[in-house]
Amino acid sequence: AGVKGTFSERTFIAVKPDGVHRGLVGKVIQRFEERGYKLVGLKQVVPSRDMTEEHYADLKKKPFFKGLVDYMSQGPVVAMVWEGKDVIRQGRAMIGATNPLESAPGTIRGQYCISVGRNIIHGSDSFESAEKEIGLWFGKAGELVDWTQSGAEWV
Ligand code: FUP
Repeated sequence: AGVKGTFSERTFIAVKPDGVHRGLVGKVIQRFEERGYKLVGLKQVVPSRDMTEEHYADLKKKPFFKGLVDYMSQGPVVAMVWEGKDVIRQGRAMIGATNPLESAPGTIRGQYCISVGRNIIHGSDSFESAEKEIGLWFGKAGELVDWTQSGAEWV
């Protein structure tokens, strides 16, 4: 996930199936772009159940796990990697609380959803999760693009 605490820090962000169906992909991308972050990975996928279970492995024992896997693996999911200073923590703040009813107005969840089981977006919650999730979703060589944003010195 890049180098923690530097301009190369990276996070994994995914628009979940409800967000894709509701046409919110552009809104999500726009918020990260306008904030000044750099998009280094982007693809649309229908994740397998195995893949989804691996992504949410920490939640395996939760009562909502099966429903969560059903929901995510129906797809499509728009998977992204965003890069920039403090992007992991800032991305979480931009997304808002897990339960959209607790998400501040103006956050992504606080603006676009009301149900914890349909909260439209995922973002890595730590450097370790970002490393794991980027590897899981963008494991193949060449899927991430290193590029220089012109004007980055102004952001
Ligand atoms: P977050 O990191 O904010 O996505 O939150 P978690 O990793 O704790 O939860 C992952 C997903 O599980 C949430 F996005 C939605 C789902 N979930 C529920 O459906 N019910 C719950 O009570 C908690 C989480």
